[in-house]
Amino acid sequence: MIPVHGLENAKVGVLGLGRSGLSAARALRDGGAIPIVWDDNAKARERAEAEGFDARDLRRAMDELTRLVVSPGIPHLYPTPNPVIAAALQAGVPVDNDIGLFFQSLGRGWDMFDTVPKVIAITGSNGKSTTSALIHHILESAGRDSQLAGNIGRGVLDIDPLGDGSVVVLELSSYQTDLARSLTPDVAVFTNLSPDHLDRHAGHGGYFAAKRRLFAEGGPDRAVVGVDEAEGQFLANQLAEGPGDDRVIRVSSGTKLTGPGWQVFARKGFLSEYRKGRQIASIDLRNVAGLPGAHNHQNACAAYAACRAVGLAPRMIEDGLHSFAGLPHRSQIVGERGGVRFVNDSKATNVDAALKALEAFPRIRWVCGGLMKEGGLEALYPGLKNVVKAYVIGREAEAFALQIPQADTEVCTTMEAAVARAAEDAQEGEVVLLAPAAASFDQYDNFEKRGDDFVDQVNRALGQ
Ligand code: UMA
Repeated sequence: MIPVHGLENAKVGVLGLGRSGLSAARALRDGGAIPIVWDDNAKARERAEAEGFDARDLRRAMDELTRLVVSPGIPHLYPTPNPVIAAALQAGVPVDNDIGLFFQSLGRGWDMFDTVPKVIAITGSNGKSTTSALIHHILESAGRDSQLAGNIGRGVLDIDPLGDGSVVVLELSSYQTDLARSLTPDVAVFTNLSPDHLDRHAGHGGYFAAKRRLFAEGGPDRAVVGVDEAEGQFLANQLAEGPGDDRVIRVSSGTKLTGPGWQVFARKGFLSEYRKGRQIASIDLRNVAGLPGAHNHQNACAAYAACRAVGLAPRMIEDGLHSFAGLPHRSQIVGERGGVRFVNDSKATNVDAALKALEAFPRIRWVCGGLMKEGGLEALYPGLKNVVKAYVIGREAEAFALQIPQADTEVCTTMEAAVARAAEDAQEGEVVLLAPAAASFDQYDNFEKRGDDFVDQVNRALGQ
């Protein structure tokens, strides 16, 4: 645990007692603050009370509070602020989150270290979990002391105390970057941007502004910025003094970048690093099994650049890329029979992520559908050229199928039927791919449960 500093003896409200909230409450107490906690769910409150926390309605405690710490899943502004947060805004109580508390608490006891710890923070729409896990894996395989936390599933204040020369790799969502009052990573990474969570940010501009805070608020020593969209180009442009400013490492999947600054790009399956107009390194990504497709090559470039920014040599990074097994539910190969591969990309919950998955394989039996997000499926159309047939799941499977009229579709509704039919039809060289392009909540608790069901059904179809 990282004890929270700077709030000793202060009463701090903690709203939401899930992974981030409960670890924040513990870390606040450990650092000498007095947490007052609340969760709209009675069971969550009971769990906190069992640990001795004072649970009460925070709206009535507002005049006691020095700060209010809220969980990322709780709306703080759009579409409407949660009533407790609205009360804090009205009373002028500063609203923060566990990420802000973490950065505020860094640096205590570091005068004993030979090499101070570093924080690498990763944000973006797609690929940030893979990029974060990949950076962590490369660092560990190079013998560096690394911890992985944040949106990837572990509350940041829950990590172990930092050691000499250690690195914290932090995946940050837009919910988290929007609210943290302190955001000071050493290296910040922006993978890419495509529309998501628009209701929570009042549109695409608000979503970009939330992510941009990671770069604008603290001013990292190095910024690794994906420049394949206008927003990334704009961000890199704003952060750099000019094209030769190597505090910004520009990253691309598909475009050759050889300017006077620092660049990493992937083209035709090869990763290249250029600095001051000269090539520094090249890595063949085509046989890196855990990172298939152009979108994963973009993740590889971002991770490579972040690891270079903390001083790793290209050869160490290459070794780490090769030994990376991939993350569950993201381009995860879960079975193979007769030259047919079964790939679980349940994390492709939006159209952009699903398009990237469709572009990674040439002949696809596509398991798709679920709770559709705003904006329709039109952006997926370029990927349909690789789809042999779509097997549509979800409560609104028929409506989903109608939105992809160019594809040969079969309305299956359940995962069981979709996988069984796709496995039956698949020919050698094809891929049965779950990349839903939709949220899972119409049939599952979350995308992980949907992916697990896919794996179960694949095992059943393969007789395992
Ligand atoms: N709650 C209320 N009132 C509300 C809403 C929720 O009291 O109006 C309570 C719930 O009853 C629950 C708690 O708040 O007890 C849940 O808080 P939370 O939804 O923020 O969940 P945590 O368990 O704290 O997990 C959060 C992140 N969740 C979200 O951003 C929604 C996790 O990211 C993250 O891994 C974790 O902190 C540790 O840092 C998950 C996620 O879905 C993976 N992220 C989104 C994404 O990737 O798209 C952004």
